[in-house]
Amino acid sequence: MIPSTIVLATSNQHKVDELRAILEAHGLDINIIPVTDVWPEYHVDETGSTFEENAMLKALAVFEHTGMAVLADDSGLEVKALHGAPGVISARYAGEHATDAENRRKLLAALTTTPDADRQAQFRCVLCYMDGVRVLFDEGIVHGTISREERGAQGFGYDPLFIPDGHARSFAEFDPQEKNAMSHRGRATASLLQQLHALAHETGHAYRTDPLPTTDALIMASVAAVTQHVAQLRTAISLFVRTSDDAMLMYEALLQAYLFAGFPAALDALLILDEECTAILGTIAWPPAAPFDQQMFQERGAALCERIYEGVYERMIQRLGTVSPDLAQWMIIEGYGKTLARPQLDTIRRELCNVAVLAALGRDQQLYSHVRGALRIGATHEDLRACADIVMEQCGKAAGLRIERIVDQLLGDRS
Ligand code: ITT
Repeated sequence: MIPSTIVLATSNQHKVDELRAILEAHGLDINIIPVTDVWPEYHVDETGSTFEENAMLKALAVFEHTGMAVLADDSGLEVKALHGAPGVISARYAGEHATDAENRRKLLAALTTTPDADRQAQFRCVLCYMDGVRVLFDEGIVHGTISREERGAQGFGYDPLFIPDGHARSFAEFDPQEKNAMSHRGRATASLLQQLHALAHETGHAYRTDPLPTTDALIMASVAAVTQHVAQLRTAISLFVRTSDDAMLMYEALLQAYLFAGFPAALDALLILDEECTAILGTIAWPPAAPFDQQMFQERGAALCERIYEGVYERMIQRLGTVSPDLAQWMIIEGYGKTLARPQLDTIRRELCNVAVLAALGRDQQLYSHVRGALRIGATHEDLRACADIVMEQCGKAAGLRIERIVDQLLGDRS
């Protein structure tokens, strides 16, 4: 199911008109809201160096402001003889506040000596869709050449100079429907809609239009950290920092990612947390590292591990000890004592993050123990099903089903 309302994160009225017409041509009855209707002062500094980054910056800003499903478009013209320029700065090619006409004049001037055979170009459009759980990107490209003079009065931007391959007319000489059917924007939208339909079909889940609850954001960020999905990670972190008054909880959720995906993954995630906290809250200083107190880590690690593994705890440690005494000790001291038993993030939410991460990484055996462990320490079936939903939406149906199957199995065992 596609959401019934989508906010378009653009201040360019031509894009609004085109995207609205394209979505309508797909037979979709969507309430399209230009962002300026709900946020008149909308402005995003396009500081990214790629279309993807800028599309995400726009989508994120609008999602955070409105909490609604958002579609952002970053697009531009890439000219081969100019090594891809104007590219991401297409709108600002002739200066920060340049008009379309000034940009076209500059382009023609840059290509004065370029022979007809070398005037190939492409329009590229990257769309970013965001609804609080899902962050999707898609791209559309249309190839053509740059004419020697402007032709036609339709469209906008570089349309009067762009002759799509296989045609003798410029985009500005096309009817809007004709342009939309073959344009970079039309192609990117068709492809993104396919993704949305496929995911909706796969998961059977409706799309969120409400802001993420903080527990969901912790789970989503943990999964994104270990799967190194930067866009999802930034979204979850940013939403969490804006909606929760305790950024330390996110710090602890991300810190433990090193246990599952190594130090670089945890470090990358914490760097993003740092950036978001600095941008949203101003400077942020984490408390100094706790002194390495081996005895305390040993005691609290063993206590937590015993709660998670209950009856199999002794056997597991013994078995691990015969395979590798070092590893057995690290598991209790490093894993549980030093990392997983840190006091800020409560055990239930921490365990839900672990469950989600293990499902996302396909660690089936550990997952089983941790789903059972989560139930033992007080997580409910509903908590675990909600956790499965998030994993499903982020990593696909199979990953989320891993959790659901174990929950069903454990429920069956009890009844
Ligand atoms: P928003 O960022 O608010 O969406 P913008 O116009 O600044 O509006 P971009 O940063 O994505 O958007 O720049 C897109 C520029 O690329 C646009 O201003 C045109 O110059 C050019 N462009 C993109 N799509 C085009 C199209 O279909 N026809 C002609 N020019 C196009």
